[in-house]
Amino acid sequence: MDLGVGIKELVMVSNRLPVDRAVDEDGNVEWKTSPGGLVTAVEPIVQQLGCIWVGWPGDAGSEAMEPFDVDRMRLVPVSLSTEEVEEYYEGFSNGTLWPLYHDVIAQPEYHREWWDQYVKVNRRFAQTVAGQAAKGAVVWVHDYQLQLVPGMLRDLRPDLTIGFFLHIPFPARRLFAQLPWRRPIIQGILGADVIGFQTVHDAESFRECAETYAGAPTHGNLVMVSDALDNTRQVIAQEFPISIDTGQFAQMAADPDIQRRALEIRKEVGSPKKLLLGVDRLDYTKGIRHRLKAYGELLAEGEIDPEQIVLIQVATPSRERVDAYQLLRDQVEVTVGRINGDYGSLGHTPVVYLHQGFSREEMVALYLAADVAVVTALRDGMNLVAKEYVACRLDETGVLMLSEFAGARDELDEAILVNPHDIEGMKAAFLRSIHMPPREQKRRMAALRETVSQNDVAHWAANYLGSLAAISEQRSTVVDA
Ligand code: GDG
Repeated sequence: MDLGVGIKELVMVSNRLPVDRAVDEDGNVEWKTSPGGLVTAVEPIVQQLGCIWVGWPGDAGSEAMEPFDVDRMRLVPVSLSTEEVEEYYEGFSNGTLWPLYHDVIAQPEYHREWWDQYVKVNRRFAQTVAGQAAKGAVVWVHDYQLQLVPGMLRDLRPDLTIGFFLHIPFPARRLFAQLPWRRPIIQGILGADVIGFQTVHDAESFRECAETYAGAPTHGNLVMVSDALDNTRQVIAQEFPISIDTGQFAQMAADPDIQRRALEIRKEVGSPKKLLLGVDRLDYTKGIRHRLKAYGELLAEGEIDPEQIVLIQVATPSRERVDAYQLLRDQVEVTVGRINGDYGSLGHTPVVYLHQGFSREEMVALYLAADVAVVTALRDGMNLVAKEYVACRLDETGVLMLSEFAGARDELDEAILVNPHDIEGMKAAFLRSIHMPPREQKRRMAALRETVSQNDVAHWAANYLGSLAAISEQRSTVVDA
């Protein structure tokens, strides 16, 4: 990937550092790269460029930690107190912004104390970056937890080139309007030079909000931002759909050990004729309940034979201290228990439910084992699982069932599209996917694979960082002149 001469130094900023702390039997501390959307996406870029990464190490109330190195990354920890984790992270980020940005699927809570902590923690992040970044560095701030950082950072360090990427959807203006702090949030994001969204629609919604709440006129993808002295800056606000390291998934899918494991998985779940797979963080946006409802009805109606068909549902533990997530877990587990109680037998479990995290190898084995991947999100920024499944289907078999409300829908036309709110439509899509003739599978999967291989994560990063590099280069030319 050629990023030109524009980038002198790259600083990544995200709520969590991309590593987890592990202590071995002898008490030695080791840091391991952690799984998850963002890390999965940017790992290849970092391997190539190296970078500074500013983020929270993940344990509340711990003492301030010194920066440390892992692989090609210099990790700079930002400490959070227990109260800050509760109010900035679990509260404002996951109890206010997350539901609001996902179309109010759950009721957002608006608390002034949560907002105060959000401002305070965002300021700490901005100050940490300001203290670490070299002159003229490119800073890439990630996601909804840190929307005030671009603005704060621009005030502290006008020499930096700043990018902001939102991994989750940006809501329609009429929903965003609910947020009591809508103006400072928009102004904070507008501190960036390049603002990236997952879809065209998200970018449009943001630009409308920029006009309404920051009085910033727009021209196409540009937002004109004026400061107190009436100097105007052009900010790019457009879609940069994220993707995966397609080559790495394909390579793993070709590994004979992983292929053997895929066969083993099918045996372990009773050698069904068709194996269906859902992989999601256990989150109410992912539509797991809707999926199970449709699936349960098909079993009840005898449309699905539990001796022939198995659904594996991986539900990776997530945000377990937030009330809505505890409630969801209970609901999902009651439903799975009912389905298995009603339709299972000694040798057959219709829904194999796994509330666990797995290695990437095991994930690829699951993708290889599955005849149908089921993505039924009620709202999702992109959904990388959909792309990972496609990347692993080297032999062009398999069916992707994909929600119309996932960002991935904009690219993956040849999936079987579903509206997860339409239970009858979902049932029909399940049956269509299960019974799809091999020739149709091949035609669809070949087209899907073509899309995912062309637009991989390197392409995403090159586009995004390319835009930032161009601005950074322009700026240094002006300064040098
Ligand atoms: C956010 C946005 C957007 C899951 N369980 C395990 C595991 N995973 C990996 C998957 C995939 C990633 O985590 C999940 O990514 P998604 O895109 O599906 O969803 P979010 O976590 O909600 O991510 C989303 C994304 O950011 C990127 O911008 O697409 O819309 O919500 O890569 O494979 N990986 C391993 N073990 C697991 O148990 N190793």
